[in-house]
Amino acid sequence: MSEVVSYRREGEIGVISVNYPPVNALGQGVREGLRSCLREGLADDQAKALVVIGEGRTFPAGADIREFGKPPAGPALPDVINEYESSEKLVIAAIHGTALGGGLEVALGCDYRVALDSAKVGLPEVKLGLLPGAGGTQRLPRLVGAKAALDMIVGGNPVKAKNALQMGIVDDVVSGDLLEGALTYARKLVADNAPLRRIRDLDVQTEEADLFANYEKSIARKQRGFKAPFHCIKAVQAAVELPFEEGMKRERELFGELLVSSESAAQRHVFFAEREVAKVPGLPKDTPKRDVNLAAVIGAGTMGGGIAMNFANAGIPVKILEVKEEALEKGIAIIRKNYENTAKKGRLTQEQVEQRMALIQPTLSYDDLSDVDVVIEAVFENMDVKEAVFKELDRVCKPGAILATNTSTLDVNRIASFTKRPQDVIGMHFFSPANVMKLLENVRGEKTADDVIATVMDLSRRIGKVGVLVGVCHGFVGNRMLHKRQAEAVQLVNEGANPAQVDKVLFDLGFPMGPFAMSDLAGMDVGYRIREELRKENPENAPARNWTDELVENGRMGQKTQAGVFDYKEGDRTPVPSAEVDKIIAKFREDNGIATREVTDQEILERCMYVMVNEGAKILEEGIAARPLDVDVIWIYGYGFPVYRGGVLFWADQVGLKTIHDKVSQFHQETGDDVWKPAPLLEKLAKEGKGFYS
Ligand code: 3H9
Repeated sequence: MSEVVSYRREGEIGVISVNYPPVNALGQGVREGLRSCLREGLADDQAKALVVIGEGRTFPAGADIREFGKPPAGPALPDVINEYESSEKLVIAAIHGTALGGGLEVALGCDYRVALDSAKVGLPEVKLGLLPGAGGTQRLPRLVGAKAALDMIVGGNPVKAKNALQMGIVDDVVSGDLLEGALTYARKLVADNAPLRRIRDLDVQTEEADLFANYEKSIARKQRGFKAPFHCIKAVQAAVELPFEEGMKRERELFGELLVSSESAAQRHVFFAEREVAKVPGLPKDTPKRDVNLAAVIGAGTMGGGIAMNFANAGIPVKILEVKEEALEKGIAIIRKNYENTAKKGRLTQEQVEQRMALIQPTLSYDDLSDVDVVIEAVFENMDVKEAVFKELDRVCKPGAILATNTSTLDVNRIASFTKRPQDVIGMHFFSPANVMKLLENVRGEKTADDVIATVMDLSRRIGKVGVLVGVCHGFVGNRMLHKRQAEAVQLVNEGANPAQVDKVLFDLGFPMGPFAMSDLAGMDVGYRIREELRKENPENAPARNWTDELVENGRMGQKTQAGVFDYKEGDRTPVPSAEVDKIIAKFREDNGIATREVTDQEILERCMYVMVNEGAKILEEGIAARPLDVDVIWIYGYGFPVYRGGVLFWADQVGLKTIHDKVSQFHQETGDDVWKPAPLLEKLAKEGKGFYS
């Protein structure tokens, strides 16, 4: 008898109850228990119908992902579900929380489904690089039609109980006590002599001709590189074209292919890594947190406005400060425009727009910030400006307020030293556009207090971000690695590659865009200004002039001037190779006596990627990132590294650290450049035949 699933009777209804915290995942014990309790219920003469329910926070939220990759242990979920569907007694699923993946598949094996009004149901396997492998691709289309099933299975997003009722996925929605509601429903079915209702016996609705081919075309661009969405389509197609049993067989084959795919391994890695980053090594789980009910942002520019929107979206009132009235009004108008655009797309109602705008309180006076719990500075990236801001914040903010800087490159310890409370100062580095990008690099200063770190990590989640804690260094984790890649990309062009070729290699690896399209998007003048600043401050160690400096000096700033490394047509973000840029590059090479050669795609890949892996290893050694998974999550959520490759360091493990180390050493010998000096950690792991994760 399984301990995680139990059977009892409530009057004439048998109740099968799953109790396997935290999410009642369908691990081996649960599968075993579901089967034995079903058999017990069927053998119980006094039970006229059976109800399956989850204890705690949810109906089963899917198969136990931790079991994937281990040797299979019976009973298999499809077999268990088959037994439920074949039951001679009515079985009713009682759903609360999130009935996801295998959980919903269990519910689809029941005759009827009752859901709590707050419940959600879905088949999110695609997000793990999988497909519903316990009949979901065969049963859901029979219930809701092929098109609606494709939307749910390929999209992977859950639907709310009310919508599930309209779609026919659930038969009743109740509020209050779910078990009571489900028992009442079951008793009524018994009283009405309701028939068994096996989904496998239903016909599939076939809709538009060419549905599957068209569907594949419609997702091709967005799902580039992913395998699972396309397998999902094939499985649903099998539901339409094949008898149930054969469709199940086809689903099984396709599921098996995905289960052993590198894409799914990477996506599952990301699932756990994303949750793991919230657990900071050395920071006890019960570290107290400060209350955050009122926030403030300094600066109403693009960044400040975007940051403020995150708080308003999460229902947290936020003050936004500018020194000049005109800039403040402009910033607020842009925020409103952003919300209205979202409303136009149907993703917000006008009422929600007004509610969010009402949470954003503009101010011109620092004295208005005396009551805020957290303030995030998002002003110009210049130490003198930051100093003035933090001195003001130190003067006006109440004791215990968290003072955060959104700096992307400056020294957080120095910024903290401008205040008399460095323990309350932390970096919160948002990525542009701040209201969209999910990453938040939280930068711990030397003196940042533990409760400030715990509060900011928690706040990250509250405002919908994935917060990763990092240490202080130039560029922190993400930009430090990015800058190395960018320098390499520029150098590759010096040597004979052309910008479009470099971009294509990284695009083909799965990045949403290449390094040069990215710098055009961000604005080439930003990097230029930083380089010029360094050249003034420290001419000996400053970066040498390169051809991108010439572009900026020729007015080519990127997309905003419709000319950067590439040309852009008005209203079109597609990068077009530029003859003018080719000339500037050729002249730069000539002026600097650089002889060109043919640069292969393989060399571009190795130099742009291995330089980041080497830097990532240095970042780990220095403790700037605590674990490889922190680096990987940063690259996925901050820079669009393809999820199906699991992050830069996960990818490196697949390539093999010895291969990478040997190349890094070779480049070091050839160039003498310090950037290629193999990180001792990389050297050690390569020698031991290990990876970052093994
Ligand atoms: C599937 O079902 C395949 C079948 O079709 C075919 C089989 C043959 N397994 O996210 P949270 C852990 S594939 C194992 O922080 P929330 C999670 O790691 C599966 N563990 O909570 C975390 O652990 P820890 C399809 C799981 O409230 C803890 O639970 N299902 C699983 O923000 C709490 O999670 C899915 O893809 C699991 N299935 O969100 C659903 N799920 O505390 C995946 C969670 O040690 N899960 N954990 O860090 C989710 O989307 C969210 O976890 C959920 C709760 C919405 C349920």
